[in-house]
Amino acid sequence: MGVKDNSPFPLALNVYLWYSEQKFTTWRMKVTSAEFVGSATSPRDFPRDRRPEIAFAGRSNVGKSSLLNRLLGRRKLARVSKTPGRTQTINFFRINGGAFYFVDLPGYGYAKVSERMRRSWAGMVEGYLRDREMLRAVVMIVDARHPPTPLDQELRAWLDAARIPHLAVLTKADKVSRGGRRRSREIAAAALKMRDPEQVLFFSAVTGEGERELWQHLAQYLQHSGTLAKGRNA
Ligand SMILES: Nc1nc2c(ncn2[C@@H]2O[C@H](COP(=O)(O)OP(=O)(O)O)[C@@H](O)[C@H]2O)c(=O)[nH]1
Ligand SMILES: [Mg+2]
Repeated sequence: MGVKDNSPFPLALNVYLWYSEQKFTTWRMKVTSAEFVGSATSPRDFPRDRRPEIAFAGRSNVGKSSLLNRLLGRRKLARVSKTPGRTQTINFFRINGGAFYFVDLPGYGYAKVSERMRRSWAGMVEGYLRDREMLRAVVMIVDARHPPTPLDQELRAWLDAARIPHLAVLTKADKVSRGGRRRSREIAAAALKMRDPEQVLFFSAVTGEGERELWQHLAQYLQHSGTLAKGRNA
């Protein structure tokens, strides 16, 4: 009810503490709920409640599941796999009671996949990216330790041509020295033809580095379509 007047600190100090909290703590979107709602291999199985979506793409084993778990503050929601290449479905996660969805696209570039499976992957994912009306942005995940692969480059060119908003995230950043960061970012930006190296973010599922910055970008993409804190029963 109104102003909290039982604080032991004078008003100015409270304002300062609030300010420093905003500024210095690891900020993350308040994720009140996150649930796996299903795997899809065709548009028939996609959610129909018309909520905005952010999709995550990257080669197998790049750290996509770990990134999702970190962002959502859930340790095992998206499975972290020791056997890459197995998930060949589009997985939907419903966040904050349906305020928005995270969409885990199947990892690409897994060597042991047959040509036929590769084509079916491309067909399914391209179909999703091309036709999904509620798609707001794609997060392209790349390994910070290695230059982007030809498939990463292909995806980036494709998203650019399709005018789908996207950004590149270099994950496993905890494995790159502070000194190696600049070079790693420049190499990725050049290979992906990102105009500005600042469009390339670092991330680590281990340390949480980059989490706040990535959420800020995602919030901007999602904001185009209304509130992020929709009630559970909506
Ligand atoms: N050091 C480090 N290892 C990571 C990070 N993210 C994922 N990994 C590891 O990379 C492997 C693949 O991760 P996973 O999330 O299953 O990748 P996915 O196949 O892209 O979903 C696992 O052994 C993870 O523990 C990270 O940020 N830092
Ligand atoms: Mg995975």
